[in-house]
Amino acid sequence: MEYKILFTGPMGAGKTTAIGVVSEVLALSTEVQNTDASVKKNTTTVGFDYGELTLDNGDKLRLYGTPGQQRFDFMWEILARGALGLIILIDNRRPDPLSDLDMYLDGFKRLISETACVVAIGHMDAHPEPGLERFSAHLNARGLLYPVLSTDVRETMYVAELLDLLMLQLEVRQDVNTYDD
Ligand SMILES: Nc1nc2c(ncn2[C@@H]2O[C@H](COP(=O)(O)OP(=O)(O)OP(=O)(O)O)[C@@H](O)[C@H]2O)c(=O)[nH]1
Ligand SMILES: [Mg+2]
Repeated sequence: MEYKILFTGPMGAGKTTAIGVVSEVLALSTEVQNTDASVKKNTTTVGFDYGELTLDNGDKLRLYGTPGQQRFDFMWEILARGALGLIILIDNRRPDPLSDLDMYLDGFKRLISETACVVAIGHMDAHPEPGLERFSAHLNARGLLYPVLSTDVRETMYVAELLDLLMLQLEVRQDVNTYDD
C-alpha cells in the first residue's frame, strides 16, 4: 500500500526538517531565501516538500509538506488531495500557537474529518508554554479528539512517532469501517 501524508504548520515550525530526517530518498524541497524579517531563518519553502519512507511491512509513505507562508494558502487544497492524514506541526515560539492550531484545523477541516490527524507541538524546549494540556483542552472544546504530543523534528525518532500515531488512527478507522459493512 501507498499512503500520502501531509505535514502542515506555520513558517519555521519544521516541516522541511521533519521530512528531511525521515526520507530515504533525497528530500525534494523548494527553498528560497527568506525575505520575511519577522521569522529569523535563512530559507523558506515556496512550493512543497517531498520525501519517501518505506515501513517495515513494505507500505510506502509519500510525505508532502506545505509551505508555511500565508501567501501560499492556495497550495493547501492541491496538496490535501488524496492525502490519508495530516500532521499539524505547531511552533510554540509564535505569539499565539492555539490560534495557529485553529487556522489549520479550519483550513484542513474536510481532510481531517475524512482521514486522521496528529497535533505535534515543536520548539517546546525553549518555549514550554502553552503546555500540552492547553492544546488538548482546546481540541476537546472543539469536539475533536486527536493525539497531541510534544516533538522535536530534528530527531528521526520523534518524526517516526508522529507517523506511527497517524498510521494507527488509519488502522482503527479501517477496522471500524469494516464493522460498519
Ligand atoms: N530548538 C528547536 N529547534 C527546532 C525544533 N524543531 C525544529 N527546529 C529547527 O527549526 C527550524 C525549522 O525550519 P524548517 O524545517 O525549514 O521549517 P518549515 O516549517 O519548513 O518552514 P517554512 O518552509 O518556512 O514554512 C530548523 O532550523 C530546525 O532545526 C525544536 O523542537 N526545537
Ligand atoms: Mg519548509
